[in-house]
Amino acid sequence: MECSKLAIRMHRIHRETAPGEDENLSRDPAIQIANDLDAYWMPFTANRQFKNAPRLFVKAKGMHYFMADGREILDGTAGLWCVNAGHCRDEITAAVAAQAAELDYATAFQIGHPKAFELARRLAALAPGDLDHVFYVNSGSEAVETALKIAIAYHHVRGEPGRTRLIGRERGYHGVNFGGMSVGGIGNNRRQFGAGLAGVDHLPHTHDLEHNAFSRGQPQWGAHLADDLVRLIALHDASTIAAVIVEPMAGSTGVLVPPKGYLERLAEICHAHGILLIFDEVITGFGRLGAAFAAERFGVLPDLMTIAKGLTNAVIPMGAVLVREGVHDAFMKAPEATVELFHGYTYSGHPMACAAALATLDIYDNDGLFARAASLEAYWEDAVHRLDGAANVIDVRNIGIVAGIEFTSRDGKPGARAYDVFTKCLEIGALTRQAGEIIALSPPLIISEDEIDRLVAMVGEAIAATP
Ligand code: PXG
Repeated sequence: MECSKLAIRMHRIHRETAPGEDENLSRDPAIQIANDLDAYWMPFTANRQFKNAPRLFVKAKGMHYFMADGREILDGTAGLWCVNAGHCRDEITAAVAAQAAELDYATAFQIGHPKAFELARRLAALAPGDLDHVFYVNSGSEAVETALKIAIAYHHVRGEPGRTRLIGRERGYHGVNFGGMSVGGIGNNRRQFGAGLAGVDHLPHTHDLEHNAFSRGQPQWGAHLADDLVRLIALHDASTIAAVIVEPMAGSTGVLVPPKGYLERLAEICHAHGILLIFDEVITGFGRLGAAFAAERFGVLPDLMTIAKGLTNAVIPMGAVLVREGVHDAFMKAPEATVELFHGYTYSGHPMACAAALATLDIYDNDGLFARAASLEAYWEDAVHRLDGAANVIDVRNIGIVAGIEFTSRDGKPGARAYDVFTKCLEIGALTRQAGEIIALSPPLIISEDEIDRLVAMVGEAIAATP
């Protein structure tokens, strides 16, 4: 059976027989499968389905992954929207190795280390407007929790402690912790976990195939959906609302591009009512939309911005919240010896993450990767829209170096068709990401035109082979 062969292979690659261990026993396939696959409870994965037909990456370089059976896979998703500069970049590897040997760890509480300050300055310079202050965390989910807490605490230090309500959006994804889950709007990510935070409401999402199917770039239709915030303000009163959080382009739910004028309108309403606007740029940051951040691309400045993923090219986990001057300064008015924010993590600003991030920012700079993404966008758009007429495809949408391809569902089996396209792509040689009945594409920004053609051709072939 395929599963046991792969398990044995993996076992041989990764696990020498320990001294004194019974060799015959360790070669028993049943034991090896249990050892190698069972113990690991995989995230966001159908564990039993996976373990019956495992897929294992063992190596990566540039635009490619390599599977346990030696096959080369074109990375159509930059890992999970995060390896923006391509895999195993020597400059980052070297920076991380040098940092591990020099200063492996430093507490972030009451003591600092130079690279944390250097990186904060670099990020402040890269971010638009006066998003000049940086709070470090270890993931996108922690960035979201932190941003929500800063927003509520901001109103507290300003003397409006009643502003605690948080507004998210249907189909939004803001990580998996309690705050992010609560403001998030993907049913599957919420329904097993109880009521979530109190005092949360949601805007409507912006996806409507009747009006915006097969859009190229920002859809013309849908700016008016931001006006729903006015309804929520009338309902709850602005004096109870701390913040609105949205992904400028919703990624995980399957690529929802903001309609023209939508984000502008949302920002206008927030600012008119003293509500902080948080952009969750965990996916859209670091060149994905052809600019450093989506805020820059769309010309809309949020009060807080969450980042992660591409910050370190995903080599070391790291996230951050970027904070505007006025929000930060509100905390700095208490006596000097005051701890302004009772919040932080053991690994906030970890030296190895800082080293990885600094090396990553150098690559983005030296290789001009954000501008490269912008200049590739038209080619990318034309390429992905070759799939417009493919079987069962009801939408293709794109922006930056991102695309979503949506399918009709089989009767009573939502998501099954896209899952089959995903597995077929992998068989053919391309990594894609399935979200419900959608396939999302978001390759590393180093992708060539030829590789774009190959990626789209493989997805097209997989769609054609999927009933
Ligand atoms: N915010 C956004 C907008 C994200 O996309 C997170 C927060 C959470 O980040 P962490 O680092 O805690 O995972 C994300 C994460 C997918 C997929 O299939 C996307 C994410 C995570 C897992 C799967 O598109 N994005």
